[in-house]
Amino acid sequence: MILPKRLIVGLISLCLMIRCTGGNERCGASIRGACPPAWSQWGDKCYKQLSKDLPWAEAKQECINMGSVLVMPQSQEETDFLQKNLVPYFRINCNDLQVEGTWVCQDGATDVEYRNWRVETGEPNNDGRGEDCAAADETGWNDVPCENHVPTICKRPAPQLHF
Ligand code: GN1
Ligand code: CA
Repeated sequence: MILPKRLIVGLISLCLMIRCTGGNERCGASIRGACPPAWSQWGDKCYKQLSKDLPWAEAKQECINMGSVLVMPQSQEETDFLQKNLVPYFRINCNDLQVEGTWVCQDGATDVEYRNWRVETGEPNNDGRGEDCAAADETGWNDVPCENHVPTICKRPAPQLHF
């Protein structure tokens, strides 16, 4: 049987994309799709800034309503992308609401160890009447009152096509 060249190339590409996990009988392949319109892509993640600056609890809920989570960057590289391409100052999903001084930073359900507190002003300093929610700017992280209206970025995985 003579196979058309396009089919052969297609089959080879498909084989190259297939990755088998060691010890697992099943092999799978996936292709990373593009983010939906109006979402910015970085690797396999999509980001969108809310049209309104919101207090922490509302921001978190608004991201969930959009099928995403309040952003919690896991690295300086991720932060740089967001500050350059979306907004230089934004709320991050990091708070010490439960135990003052114990910061819980989560990207979805994943605990994030990365920290970048601004040292010059001694952050986090729980200034004034108390500050339990963190925000990032180019000088690092600062704790601010959770009720403050702060620019918000939501994050979700880029679509993956599995076959
Ligand atoms: C800001 O506005 P001021 O100076 O009292 C900041 C604090 C910082 C402080 C550092 C809402 O407080 O979180 O710790 O600068 N407040 C806000 O000097 O951003
Ligand atoms: Ca502060």
